[in-house]
Order: sequence, then structure tokens, then C-alpha cells
Amino acid sequence: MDNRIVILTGAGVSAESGLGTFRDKGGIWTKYDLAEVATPEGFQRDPGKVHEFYNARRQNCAQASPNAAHAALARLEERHLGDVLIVTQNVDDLHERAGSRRVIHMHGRLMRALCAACGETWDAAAVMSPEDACPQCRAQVTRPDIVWFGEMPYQMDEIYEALGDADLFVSIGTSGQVYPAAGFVQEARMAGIRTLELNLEPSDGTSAFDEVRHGQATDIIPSWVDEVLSGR
Ligand code: BV8
Repeated sequence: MDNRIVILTGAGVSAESGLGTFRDKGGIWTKYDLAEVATPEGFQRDPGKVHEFYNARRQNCAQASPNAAHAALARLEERHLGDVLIVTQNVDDLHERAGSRRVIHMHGRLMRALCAACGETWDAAAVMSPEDACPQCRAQVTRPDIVWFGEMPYQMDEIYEALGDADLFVSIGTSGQVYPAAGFVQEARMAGIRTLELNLEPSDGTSAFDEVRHGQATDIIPSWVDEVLSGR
């Protein structure tokens, strides 16, 4: 039995909840210039534009609901006799709202705010603006608690430790283009861990996986979870 399962998720797991993916046709990075809204330099240049970008996504997220793929992963965590850890690149809270408890948000969380001066974090207001003052130090450099390009993702030590101990690494709904997340499958392979990709179509890292299944997340995730829970 695959006792310890580490699951990496990307935007594809939230796609059927109506939250945009990044690099598909009509994806977020086809509408916004990543350099302007998802880098520290972009935030320095125009914090208002960055807040606008994340305010819109925070609103979408609040109006969205978890889908059958999120629910299946929560069921896996609840019923699997071994250990299940979700490492998500997503900044939405749909895994938690579906009932998952062990979730690491390596790229941060849309619903949290961060003070760029003192590092304090708190629940973000629905609408954030450059004038907001930090509740701790009162500085007016509050930002979404998001990891931008060029910034170190969160909890990397914990992630690599879990990866090293896993029996199975599963990558769900990600194009495998953003590092260091896209490199996790290589880490798993080097540690001799079985790897599975569940995605709508081949990702950039598909050839590195022992097994690959293609389809909509709300179809292939529940059926994979049923297989694991029935011991097949
Ligand atoms: C860092 C912000 C270093 C939040 C994001 C090598 C090593 C290390 C770094 C680099 C490297 N090479 C380049 C880099 C730099 C960079 C990088 O990787 N650039 C890429 C573009 C080449 N990486 C970084 O900057 C990272 N930081 O490395 O720091 C460092 C070291 C020391 C000290 C300081 C720093 C930080 C990366 C995080 C950036 N922030 N997001 C936000 O706005 O959301 S990344 C962004 O991309 C999102 O977080 C998103 O989650 C992530 C990954 O995208 P995906 O989730 O894969 O989404 P995508 O649209 O691409 O794909 C969706 C997939 O779903 C598709 O395959 C599609 O087929 C599938 N799908 C669609 N619908 C469905 C479906 N599947 C199933 N069912 C469906 N219905």
C-alpha cells in the first residue's frame, strides 16, 4: 500500500471551479503581464495595479466553490490509513473549503495579507489597497501574502522532507513549468519514489512520471482516490 502520499496541485485542480488557469488558452498570463502583477519589481512600480489584480482574483475565489476533485482529495486524507499531504501552487482556499487539513501553500494564499515592512500576516480584506496600514507596525506597504517570481516559495524544507519520506508522489493539474515545484518529480524519482501525473493533457514534465492519466480533474481524481481507498 502507498502509505505516505505527497500530492502537488496546480491551477488545473481549480479550473472546473471557474478559477482561471495561467497558461491555457485565455489563461491569466495571456491577459496580464506577469512581470507587472506577479513580481516584487512590479509591486514596487505600481502597487495599485497589483492590488487590483489580486482583489479581482480574491473576489472570484470567494464566489467559487470547491469541485469534485477537491472533495475527493479531502476524502483521501480523511479515509486513507497512511499519510496524505497536499503541496499546492494554488493561492485559492478551495482545498481547505473542501475539508483538506494538511495543505502547504508554497506560493502563498490569496486570503492572507503580508506587511512588506515587518513581515506580519493577517486575514486579507476583500479589497486591499496601497493605503492600507499594517495592523502591527502601521507601515503602508501591505501586499497580498503571495510568493511572486524571484521570491523563495514557502516551507520548502518541510516539502523536501515530506518528498523524501513519501511512497508516492502525485502531480495534479499543473503544466510543470514553474520551478521549484516543477522539479519535485525529479526529486521523487531520485529518492526511488513512484510518480503519477493526473492532468488534462501532457505537462512539460510528463516523461518523468512512472504513470500518467489524462482527463478532467473532476473525473480522474475521484476515480484515482476510489482506487487508492479500495487498495487496488
Ligand atoms: C524561486 C503567484 C528562487 C501567485 C506564482 C529553476 C529553479 C528555481 C527557479 C527558477 C528556475 N527557473 C526559473 C526560475 C524562476 C521562476 C520560474 O520557475 N519561472 C518559470 C516561468 C520558468 N521561479 C520562481 O521565481 C520561484 N521562485 O525560484 O525563487 C529563489 C532562490 C533563493 C532566494 C530567493 C528566490 C517562484 C515561483 C512562484 C511564482 N508565483 N504565482 C499567483 O498569482 O497565483 S507561479 C504561478 O504558476 C501560479 O502560482 C501557478 O500555480 C503556478 C504554476 O502554474 P500551474 O498551476 O501549473 O498552472 P498552468 O496554467 O501553468 O497549468 C495548468 C495545468 O492544468 C495545465 O497543464 C492544464 O492542462 C491543466 N488543466 C486545465 N484544466 C484542467 C487541467 N487539468 C485537469 N482538469 C482540468 N479541468
